Amino acid sequence: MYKKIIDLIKQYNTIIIHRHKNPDGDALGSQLGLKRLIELNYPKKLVYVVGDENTFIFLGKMDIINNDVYKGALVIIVDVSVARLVSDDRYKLADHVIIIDHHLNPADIGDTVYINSEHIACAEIICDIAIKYNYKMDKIGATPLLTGLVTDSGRFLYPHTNANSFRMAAYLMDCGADIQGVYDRLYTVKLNYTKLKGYFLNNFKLTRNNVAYMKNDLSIKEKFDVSTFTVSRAMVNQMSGMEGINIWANFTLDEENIIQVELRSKKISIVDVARKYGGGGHALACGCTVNSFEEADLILYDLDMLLEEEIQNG
Ligand SMILES: [Mn+2]
Repeated sequence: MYKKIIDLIKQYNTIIIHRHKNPDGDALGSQLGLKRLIELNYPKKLVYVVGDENTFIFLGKMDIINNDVYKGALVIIVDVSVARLVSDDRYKLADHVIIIDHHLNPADIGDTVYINSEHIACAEIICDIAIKYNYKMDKIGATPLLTGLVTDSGRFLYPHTNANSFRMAAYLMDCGADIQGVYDRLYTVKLNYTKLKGYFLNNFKLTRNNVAYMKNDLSIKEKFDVSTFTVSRAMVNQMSGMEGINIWANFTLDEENIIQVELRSKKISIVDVARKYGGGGHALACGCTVNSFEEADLILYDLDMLLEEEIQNG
């Protein structure tokens, strides 16, 4: 399968690499790693990377290109295979579109599609190509690829992590990846963020059966100078990983006067509670929105009852 991708890369002089919106370490890492791989091994080709930028942009700059560049060009989209999630929809102007992804969603774009969900990170697929074809790779390409591998595996913590993940990491280290630089960036957070974490750890409450929860009004956002998303999604797991706390919930009021609800569980499925209030998600990680903190109390009651049943069933 890689052969088709390689043949297409050989065939085109201009190659533009896309990835998903609001990129994470793996999207940018795969994009920049692949760019470097092509530049090192096919130096005559023009390779561009495009898309929106965020805090991960320390990995490398995006290119600003005109629509004309897409004429007769090859586009490679990494770490996503769903049209609405792709950053910069000018990929449609290209002659041929390749998808390289590791997510399970069925692809709705791409003339050539390679999806392999065995890989913990898309960056792993790029590494695999580099190794199998004995391509040159250097520090400039290896560092973003290692960032992709490290972040998508949760620092080699998530269940999909296997021997191959470490083989790829070893390969990238051999290529000169700056692991210290990567970790320095990943583990340095803003002071207000750390203070907000401290606020959560010191102020969460417990229901009768130990559902941990936080109710955040607008003053929290203002006090710590962060977004609703940060208070809601980024903080919910401050209440995780504690003995005896099997469900935790985070209720955050936003500017539209709606309460964003994030629900998490260690092992009991809680998604039916999220669905009952019009939301959804995964069995152990889901959410919904409600209109008042009184409704939040009803959710807490339902979650508490789930634990009560669990206790009674032993
Ligand atoms: Mn990924």
